[in-house]
Amino acid sequence: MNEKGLFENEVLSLLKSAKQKDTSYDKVLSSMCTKPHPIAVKAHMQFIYSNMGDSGLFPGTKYLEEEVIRMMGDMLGDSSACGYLTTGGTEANIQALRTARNIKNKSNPNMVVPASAHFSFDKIADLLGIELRKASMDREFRVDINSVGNLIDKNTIALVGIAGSTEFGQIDPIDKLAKLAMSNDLFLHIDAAFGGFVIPYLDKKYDFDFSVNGVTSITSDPHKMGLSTIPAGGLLFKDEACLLPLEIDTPYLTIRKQYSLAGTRSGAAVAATYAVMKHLGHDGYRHIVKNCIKMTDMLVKGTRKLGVRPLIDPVMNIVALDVPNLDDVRKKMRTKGWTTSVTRNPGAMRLIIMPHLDEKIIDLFISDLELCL
Ligand code: 0PR
Repeated sequence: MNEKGLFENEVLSLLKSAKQKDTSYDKVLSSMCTKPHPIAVKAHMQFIYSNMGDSGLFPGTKYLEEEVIRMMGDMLGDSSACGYLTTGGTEANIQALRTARNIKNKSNPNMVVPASAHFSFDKIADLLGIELRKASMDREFRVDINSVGNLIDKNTIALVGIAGSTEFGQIDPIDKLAKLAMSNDLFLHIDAAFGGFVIPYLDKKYDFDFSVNGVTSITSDPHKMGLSTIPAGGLLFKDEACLLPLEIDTPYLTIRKQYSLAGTRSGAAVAATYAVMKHLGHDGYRHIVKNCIKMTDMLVKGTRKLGVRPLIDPVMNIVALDVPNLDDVRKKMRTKGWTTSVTRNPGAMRLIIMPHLDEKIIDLFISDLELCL
């Protein structure tokens, strides 16, 4: 670090040159995050020093968090659900499984997740000492329920279902998982980190949330399709008793107990989430999802004309395209400024159609893809 401080304009110019190296979202089709809604940015700045880790100092922000959890519960089939805003899907998944492990209290615990599960579950296995059992998928990339059943044994503590899988945007058969979970007395955690703000607003109805008997917890992230600022993940439990194993005494704070994994925690992201949810309402989110689905349909229609098919008909705004010479085509698309991603098995071009895109950019993507093929 320099001995003497720099002038503000010098620092700002350093920031500017760093920012110029960052990718603007204009041609990014690989990200589950997007530009936050302007009202979220305003709220974020207004609450920039609120710390939810010592929420007794910030009862106003704490109230906003309670309201967010109530609104998210309403979105996810139970407005009396409880929980808190995490740093993201990873923390929410960790905490859900931590509760399950501590309540079940087995000596060699294991969890059964779909092979499509996000890599946060590999972190969980390592951190929490829970053996990770990966169930195979059916042809449509949903978890195979027989495979899940075969992996359950006396040391299983939890099943995990994905509602909006990272690679394919697919929704597991949550109702069938719930039956299995209930008949084996297991936790059922739903990872809807991406899908939580999408699935309720799709034309087709899916049973994926607390309305399904047997679902014990849900991850749903406002900093993805919720259009909030980072860091805003969400963890909801059906039963308040699920928060108890996460509680820790905090004798010298203004609150007596804390159940988050993070200590100091952004109140700014809480206020941002409250602001954008209040401002958009169900109608606003429905409109955003509708627009993303319209662009997704356009994209698939356009690429089909080029002879490039999706591996499955998209369920939401995530597409896995079966592009020939994938690596080569992606490299060429990169030189034209496009950021795309890949699926693992089978390898395909993975595209996420976020609200920062528009129909013109989708048209441009299709014509550039045609050139690169
Ligand atoms: N669960 C699911 C289903 C996810 O897709 C993700 C993240 C998580 C959990 C973990 O969430 P956090 O990253 O908030 O902890 N899925 C994306 C991924 O890892 C996140 C992402 C976001 C990736 C923006 C790229 C990017 O530019 O692929």
